[in-house]
Amino acid sequence: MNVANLDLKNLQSFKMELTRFMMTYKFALDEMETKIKILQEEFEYVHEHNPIEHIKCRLKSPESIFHKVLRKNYPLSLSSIKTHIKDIAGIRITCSFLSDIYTLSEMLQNQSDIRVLEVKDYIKHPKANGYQSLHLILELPVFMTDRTEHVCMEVQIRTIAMDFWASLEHKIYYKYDAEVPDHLLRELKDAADSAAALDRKMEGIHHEIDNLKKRKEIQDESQFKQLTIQDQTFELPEDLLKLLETEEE
Ligand code: 0O2
Repeated sequence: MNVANLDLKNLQSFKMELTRFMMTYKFALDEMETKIKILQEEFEYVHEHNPIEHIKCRLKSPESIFHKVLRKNYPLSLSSIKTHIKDIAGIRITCSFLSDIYTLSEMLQNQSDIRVLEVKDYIKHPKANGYQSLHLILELPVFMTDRTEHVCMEVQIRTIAMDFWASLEHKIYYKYDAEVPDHLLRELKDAADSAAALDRKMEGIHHEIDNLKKRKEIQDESQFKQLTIQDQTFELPEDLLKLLETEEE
């Protein structure tokens, strides 16, 4: 297309409108990334493990938005795009363990400025090809210079194993339009099942070690209340411990 043939004034104002439109999604991503980093930091302090391996933010390109609008037969206008295309802003959180996915999802869903529009749980209900992930469609306010925009975004939360499978599956299919032979579809599904089994195994080990850690902490604490002289152990009198508590305050 030759830009010289276009009405430059119209083009310029359209470009400005589109840029402001896309900026709201970029700001929503910035806000969400900050929210997630706050949760990550506090969670790590309280629970002594980091639930997030990595976070990836992406804005859908105007070209992909345009293709999606055409594919889905939506009207071609910015307000129609805002209403119908919920994944212009996307954030993918890769968690360490299965339980971290649901804990993080709950924490986000409970935030008072976030509105939950949709939850798609492809972990409890994997897609036929084996794809697993928890998808949240969330809306949050973005305070602009002259208005407040309520912006939608898609948050995908998955484990490392789910991410490994999805990334490679995407790579394998990328630009492959022909029909995939049945045996390959079955193998991909098998690979997804193995990834899910690995997740369950790691979750189990994580919980057992966590319990051992907690038990050890309790044991360590009880040692403070005991006095061992040679092979004899004496319990410290409760009243004395209470006295120490008040003295410290
Ligand atoms: P990209 O580049 O990741 O953004 P819709 O979003 O309305 O078209 P649907 O089916 O309601 O369709 O959305 P869904 O199921 O929530 O899935 C949307 C996104 O999830 C996809 O975005 C992928 O990122 C991911 N996804 C869903 N299914 C699969 C799958 O089978 N394999 C892989 N690798 N990823 C999947 P986009 O827009 O396709 O791409």
